[in-house]
Amino acid sequence: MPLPLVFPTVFPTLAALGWTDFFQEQYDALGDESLRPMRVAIEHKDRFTLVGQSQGGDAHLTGLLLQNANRDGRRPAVGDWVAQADSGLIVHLFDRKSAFIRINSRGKPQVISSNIDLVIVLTSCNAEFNVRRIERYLSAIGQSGAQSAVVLTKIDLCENYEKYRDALHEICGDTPVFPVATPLATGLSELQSMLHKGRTISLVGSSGVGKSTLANALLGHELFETAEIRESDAKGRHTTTRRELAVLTGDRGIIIDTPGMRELHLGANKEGLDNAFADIQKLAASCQFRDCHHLKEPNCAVRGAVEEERLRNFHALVADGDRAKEYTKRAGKKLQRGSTRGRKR
Ligand SMILES: Nc1nc2c(ncn2[C@@H]2O[C@H](COP(=O)(O)OP(=O)(O)OP(=O)(O)O)[C@@H](O)[C@H]2O)c(=O)[nH]1
Ligand SMILES: [Mg+2]
Ligand SMILES: [Zn+2]
Repeated sequence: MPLPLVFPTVFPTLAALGWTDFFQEQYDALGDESLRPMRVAIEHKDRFTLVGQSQGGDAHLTGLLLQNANRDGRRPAVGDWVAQADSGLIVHLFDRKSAFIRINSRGKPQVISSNIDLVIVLTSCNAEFNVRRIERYLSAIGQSGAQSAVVLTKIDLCENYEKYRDALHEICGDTPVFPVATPLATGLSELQSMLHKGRTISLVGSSGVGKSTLANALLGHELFETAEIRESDAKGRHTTTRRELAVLTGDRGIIIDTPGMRELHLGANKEGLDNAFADIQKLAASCQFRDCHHLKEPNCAVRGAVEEERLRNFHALVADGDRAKEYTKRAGKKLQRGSTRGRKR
């Protein structure tokens, strides 16, 4: 239904939604100007909520795309660019430039957010805090093709938040760390400076760390539901139940809120490990053996120089990666590529 003219609605430009030459070239190759490029804001069971230059709304996949999705998981995810036909159907899924992928509880790769530029992992100054978990997140982000940042929330509830911040600095390498107290707007201006036109930011982390609270603060209104955590153990209530993309006003980019993750499984690859363990990578240059695993080899420059727990986590992620290698090679890559076929209606 067309909107009444008394309520003029300004739709963002494609560039403000994150559209780049990478997607334009794919669009041109389709050779059909009647197709509308749209971005997936919400993924429902049977349909997708789209945003774009024109009125969005919900759309279904063509039979062929549905077949692809069922056969090998090439299904649009939040953040994906798709082409919508005049019929309203989604007829094409564009290749991804990046994707944050985790292995779900059934052992299958699942795209948490697609075409992201920055993934921010949130953690709180309370019982939730665990540097080993952050290392796992940083490995996953390193594999996604996006940049990483860490936000330390709830510094207002903590006597000595510097202790948490310093522990993060020790493991974060070049990844920036932003301490915040979101309800007081403390630290938010530093985060605002990370936002810009067309840039897509995804928020990830455990339930209750304040992802939706931060998303709302950046948006400037309460779009996402939030809820208090359990006092006894600082556990969140899994308030957010779906991944959702929202466009920030004033050409400040795009934000994707996600549900709290219980566990993060991933097949760590080299990019991921380099992102999370740059110190180990650097030290390894001085190991006697070029292919040193930093386990029992003589003259290892890493063992002894890197904290034991950190090195153990590194080894666990390497083992995880070896196990999942075949899987990510086939499924992960395919997920990252999205679909380039099937624009028949
Ligand atoms: N004092 C304080 N409270 C915060 C801060 N950030 C978030 N909270 C509170 O923490 C609780 C949980 O916040 P949510 O934003 O719902 O957490 P979430 O990460 O989205 O959780 P899920 O949706 O379950 O994954 C809410 O009561 C927030 O008000 C902060 O920096 N300081
Ligand atoms: Mg939430
Ligand atoms: Zn070594």
